[in-house]
Amino acid sequence: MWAARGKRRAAKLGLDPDRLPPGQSPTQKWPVLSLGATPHVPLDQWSFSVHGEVDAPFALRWDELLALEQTRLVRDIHCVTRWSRFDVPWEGVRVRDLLERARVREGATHALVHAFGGYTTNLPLDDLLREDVLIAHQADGAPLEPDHGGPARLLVPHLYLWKSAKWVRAIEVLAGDRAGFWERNGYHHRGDPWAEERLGPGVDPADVREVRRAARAGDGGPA
Ligand SMILES: Nc1nc2c(c(=O)[nH]1)N[C@H]1C(S)=C(S)[C@@H](COP(=O)(O)O)O[C@H]1N2
Ligand SMILES: [Mo]
Repeated sequence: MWAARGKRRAAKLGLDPDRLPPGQSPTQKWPVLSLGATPHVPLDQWSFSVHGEVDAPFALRWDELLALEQTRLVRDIHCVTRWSRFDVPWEGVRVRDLLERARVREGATHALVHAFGGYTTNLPLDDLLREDVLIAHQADGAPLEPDHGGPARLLVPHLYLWKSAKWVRAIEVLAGDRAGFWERNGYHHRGDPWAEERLGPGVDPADVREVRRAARAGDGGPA
Protein backbone atom coordinates (compact mmCIF):
# COMPACT_ATOMS: atom_id res chain seq x y z
CA MET A 1 0.00 0.00 0.00
CA TRP A 2 1.20 3.48 -0.87
CA ALA A 3 0.86 4.90 2.65
CA ALA A 4 2.97 2.17 4.23
CA ARG A 5 5.55 2.43 1.44
CA GLY A 6 5.94 6.15 2.01
CA LYS A 7 6.49 5.69 5.73
CA ARG A 8 9.02 2.92 5.14
CA ARG A 9 10.88 5.10 2.69
CA ALA A 10 10.90 7.99 5.18
CA ALA A 11 12.35 5.73 7.88
CA LYS A 12 14.99 4.47 5.45
CA LEU A 13 16.01 8.05 4.62
CA GLY A 14 16.28 8.85 8.33
CA LEU A 15 13.19 11.11 8.21
CA ASP A 16 10.42 11.16 10.79
CA PRO A 17 7.53 9.14 9.27
CA ASP A 18 5.04 11.07 11.43
CA ARG A 19 5.80 14.21 9.43
CA LEU A 20 4.49 12.50 6.32
CA PRO A 21 0.82 13.27 5.53
CA PRO A 22 -1.30 10.26 4.54
CA GLY A 23 -0.64 8.86 1.07
CA GLN A 24 2.62 10.80 0.61
CA SER A 25 6.15 9.55 0.00
CA PRO A 26 9.36 11.51 0.64
CA THR A 27 11.61 12.72 -2.15
CA GLN A 28 15.07 14.19 -1.87
CA LYS A 29 15.08 15.61 -5.37
CA TRP A 30 12.81 18.56 -6.03
CA PRO A 31 10.50 17.73 -8.96
CA VAL A 32 9.34 20.56 -11.22
CA LEU A 33 5.58 20.70 -11.83
CA SER A 34 4.54 23.50 -14.15
CA LEU A 35 1.68 24.05 -16.54
CA GLY A 36 3.36 25.42 -19.61
CA ALA A 37 6.70 27.14 -19.98
CA THR A 38 8.59 28.95 -17.24
CA PRO A 39 7.91 32.69 -17.62
CA HIS A 40 11.04 34.84 -17.48
CA VAL A 41 10.36 38.24 -15.98
CA PRO A 42 13.35 40.61 -15.87
CA LEU A 43 13.74 41.98 -12.33
CA ASP A 44 13.43 45.59 -13.53
CA GLN A 45 10.00 44.73 -14.95
CA TRP A 46 8.87 42.55 -12.06
CA SER A 47 6.07 43.74 -9.82
CA PHE A 48 3.79 42.29 -7.19
CA SER A 49 0.50 43.84 -6.13
CA VAL A 50 -2.24 43.44 -3.54
CA HIS A 51 -5.60 44.69 -4.78
CA GLY A 52 -9.33 43.96 -4.76
CA GLU A 53 -11.28 44.24 -1.49
CA VAL A 54 -8.67 46.40 0.22
CA ASP A 55 -8.61 50.08 1.18
CA ALA A 56 -4.94 50.60 0.35
CA PRO A 57 -3.96 48.64 -2.78
CA PHE A 58 -0.29 48.80 -3.67
CA ALA A 59 2.34 47.38 -5.98
CA LEU A 60 5.98 46.61 -5.19
CA ARG A 61 9.03 46.63 -7.40
CA TRP A 62 11.72 43.98 -6.85
CA ASP A 63 13.98 46.28 -4.82
CA GLU A 64 11.01 47.31 -2.69
CA LEU A 65 10.17 43.68 -1.90
CA LEU A 66 13.76 43.02 -0.82
CA ALA A 67 13.76 46.13 1.39
CA LEU A 68 10.87 44.79 3.50
CA GLU A 69 11.38 42.69 6.62
CA GLN A 70 12.55 39.23 5.59
CA THR A 71 11.59 35.96 7.26
CA ARG A 72 13.59 32.73 7.17
CA LEU A 73 12.00 29.42 8.02
CA VAL A 74 12.34 25.71 7.34
CA ARG A 75 9.25 23.85 6.17
CA ASP A 76 8.22 20.56 4.56
CA ILE A 77 6.32 20.77 1.27
CA HIS A 78 3.66 18.35 0.04
CA CYS A 79 2.56 17.90 -3.56
CA VAL A 80 -0.80 16.38 -4.42
CA THR A 81 1.01 14.05 -6.85
CA ARG A 82 2.19 12.33 -3.61
CA TRP A 83 5.72 13.52 -3.02
CA SER A 84 6.80 15.40 0.08
CA ARG A 85 10.12 17.16 0.51
CA PHE A 86 11.27 17.71 4.09
CA ASP A 87 13.21 20.55 5.68
CA VAL A 88 13.32 23.10 2.87
CA PRO A 89 14.87 26.40 3.99
CA TRP A 90 12.88 29.38 2.67
CA GLU A 91 13.31 33.12 2.77
CA GLY A 92 10.81 35.82 1.86
CA VAL A 93 8.30 38.40 3.01
CA ARG A 94 5.34 37.50 5.20
CA VAL A 95 2.08 37.71 3.26
CA ARG A 96 0.36 38.72 6.49
CA ASP A 97 2.40 41.94 6.59
CA LEU A 98 1.46 42.66 2.98
CA LEU A 99 -2.25 42.09 3.64
CA GLU A 100 -2.08 44.31 6.70
CA ARG A 101 -0.48 47.07 4.67
CA ALA A 102 -3.27 46.77 2.06
CA ARG A 103 -5.93 47.12 4.77
CA VAL A 104 -8.26 44.27 3.89
CA ARG A 105 -11.91 45.37 3.98
CA GLU A 106 -14.41 43.95 6.36
CA GLY A 107 -16.37 41.26 4.54
CA ALA A 108 -13.39 40.01 2.54
CA THR A 109 -13.04 36.23 2.92
CA HIS A 110 -10.80 34.79 0.20
CA ALA A 111 -8.08 35.67 -2.25
CA LEU A 112 -7.26 34.69 -5.79
CA VAL A 113 -3.51 34.52 -6.31
CA HIS A 114 -2.29 35.41 -9.82
CA ALA A 115 0.98 34.36 -11.41
CA PHE A 116 2.93 35.54 -14.43
CA GLY A 117 1.93 33.13 -17.19
CA GLY A 118 -1.72 33.07 -16.16
CA TYR A 119 -1.83 30.45 -13.36
CA THR A 120 -4.26 31.20 -10.53
CA THR A 121 -5.16 29.57 -7.22
CA ASN A 122 -7.67 30.50 -4.52
CA LEU A 123 -7.29 30.49 -0.75
CA PRO A 124 -9.31 31.52 2.30
CA LEU A 125 -7.73 34.66 3.83
CA ASP A 126 -7.20 32.77 7.10
CA ASP A 127 -4.77 30.44 5.33
CA LEU A 128 -2.83 33.39 3.87
CA LEU A 129 -2.63 35.11 7.25
CA ARG A 130 -0.59 32.34 8.90
CA GLU A 131 2.86 33.34 10.15
CA ASP A 132 4.70 31.02 7.79
CA VAL A 133 3.04 32.05 4.52
CA LEU A 134 5.59 33.93 2.43
CA ILE A 135 6.29 35.59 -0.86
CA ALA A 136 9.46 33.51 -1.08
CA HIS A 137 12.46 34.44 -3.20
CA GLN A 138 15.03 32.01 -1.74
CA ALA A 139 14.96 28.27 -1.18
CA ASP A 140 17.75 25.92 -0.14
CA GLY A 141 19.87 28.99 0.66
CA ALA A 142 19.91 30.35 -2.89
CA PRO A 143 17.75 32.56 -5.12
CA LEU A 144 14.71 30.58 -6.20
CA GLU A 145 15.39 28.72 -9.47
CA PRO A 146 13.18 29.96 -12.35
CA ASP A 147 11.61 26.49 -12.72
CA HIS A 148 10.65 26.54 -9.03
CA GLY A 149 9.01 29.94 -9.30
CA GLY A 150 11.84 32.44 -9.32
CA PRO A 151 12.10 35.30 -8.93
CA ALA A 152 9.34 34.84 -6.32
CA ARG A 153 6.59 32.39 -5.47
CA LEU A 154 3.92 32.08 -2.85
CA LEU A 155 4.72 29.56 -0.11
CA VAL A 156 1.78 28.07 1.80
CA PRO A 157 3.46 25.13 3.51
CA HIS A 158 0.42 23.79 5.35
CA LEU A 159 -1.54 23.17 2.12
CA TYR A 160 -0.78 21.06 -0.97
CA LEU A 161 1.82 22.76 -3.13
CA TRP A 162 -0.50 23.70 -5.98
CA LYS A 163 -1.58 26.59 -3.70
CA SER A 164 2.00 27.88 -3.67
CA ALA A 165 1.78 29.80 -6.94
CA LYS A 166 5.12 30.09 -8.71
CA TRP A 167 6.04 33.41 -10.41
CA VAL A 168 3.54 35.17 -8.18
CA ARG A 169 2.32 38.50 -9.52
CA ALA A 170 -0.68 39.56 -7.40
CA ILE A 171 -3.01 38.74 -4.56
CA GLU A 172 -6.57 39.74 -5.36
CA VAL A 173 -8.63 39.98 -2.18
CA LEU A 174 -12.26 38.88 -2.66
CA ALA A 175 -15.56 39.12 -0.80
CA GLY A 176 -16.27 35.47 -1.65
CA ASP A 177 -14.55 32.39 -3.07
CA ARG A 178 -13.55 32.18 -6.74
CA ALA A 179 -11.86 29.05 -8.09
CA GLY A 180 -8.34 29.13 -9.50
CA PHE A 181 -7.00 26.97 -12.32
CA TRP A 182 -6.78 23.57 -10.62
CA GLU A 183 -9.78 24.23 -8.41
CA ARG A 184 -11.89 24.79 -11.56
CA ASN A 185 -10.51 21.53 -12.88
CA GLY A 186 -11.47 19.32 -9.97
CA TYR A 187 -8.92 19.95 -7.23
CA HIS A 188 -10.17 20.65 -3.73
CA HIS A 189 -10.79 24.30 -2.81
CA ARG A 190 -8.68 24.12 0.36
CA GLY A 191 -6.16 21.28 -0.12
CA ASP A 192 -5.14 20.25 3.42
CA PRO A 193 -2.66 17.37 2.99
CA TRP A 194 -3.33 16.02 6.50
CA ALA A 195 -7.03 15.63 5.60
CA GLU A 196 -6.09 14.38 2.11
CA GLU A 197 -8.14 17.12 0.47
CA ARG A 198 -6.92 16.22 -3.02
CA LEU A 199 -10.04 16.47 -5.19
CA GLY A 200 -13.32 18.31 -4.70
CA PRO A 201 -16.35 16.32 -3.49
CA GLY A 202 -17.66 13.98 -6.20
CA VAL A 203 -14.88 14.69 -8.69
CA ASP A 204 -13.89 11.74 -10.89
CA PRO A 205 -10.10 11.24 -10.72
CA ALA A 206 -10.16 10.19 -14.39
CA ASP A 207 -11.34 13.68 -15.40
CA VAL A 208 -8.50 15.29 -13.46
CA ARG A 209 -5.95 12.91 -15.02
CA GLU A 210 -7.25 14.06 -18.40
CA VAL A 211 -6.66 17.74 -17.50
CA ARG A 212 -3.13 16.87 -16.31
CA ARG A 213 -2.46 14.97 -19.54
CA ALA A 214 -3.70 17.85 -21.68
CA ALA A 215 -1.68 20.36 -19.66
CA ARG A 216 1.50 18.28 -20.13
CA ALA A 217 0.85 17.98 -23.84
CA GLY A 218 0.67 21.77 -24.04
CA ASP A 219 -2.95 22.00 -25.21
CA GLY A 220 -4.23 22.92 -21.77
CA GLY A 221 -2.67 25.37 -19.37
CA PRO A 222 -3.69 28.29 -17.33
CA ALA A 223 -3.82 31.22 -19.73
N1 LIG B 1 2.49 29.64 -11.74
C1 LIG B 1 2.38 28.33 -11.44
N2 LIG B 1 2.49 27.98 -10.15
C2 LIG B 1 2.40 26.67 -9.81
C3 LIG B 1 2.17 25.68 -10.77
C4 LIG B 1 2.07 26.09 -12.13
O1 LIG B 1 1.87 25.27 -13.04
N3 LIG B 1 2.19 27.43 -12.42
N4 LIG B 1 2.04 24.36 -10.39
C5 LIG B 1 1.64 24.14 -9.01
C6 LIG B 1 1.76 22.76 -8.63
S1 LIG B 1 0.53 21.71 -9.13
C7 LIG B 1 2.76 22.33 -7.82
S2 LIG B 1 2.79 20.74 -7.25
C8 LIG B 1 3.86 23.22 -7.43
C9 LIG B 1 5.18 22.63 -7.86
O2 LIG B 1 6.23 23.42 -7.47
P1 LIG B 1 7.69 23.00 -7.93
O3 LIG B 1 7.68 22.89 -9.43
O4 LIG B 1 8.60 24.05 -7.42
O5 LIG B 1 7.95 21.66 -7.32
O6 LIG B 1 3.76 24.51 -7.99
C10 LIG B 1 2.45 25.00 -8.05
N5 LIG B 1 2.50 26.36 -8.49
MO1 LIG C 1 0.91 19.70 -7.97
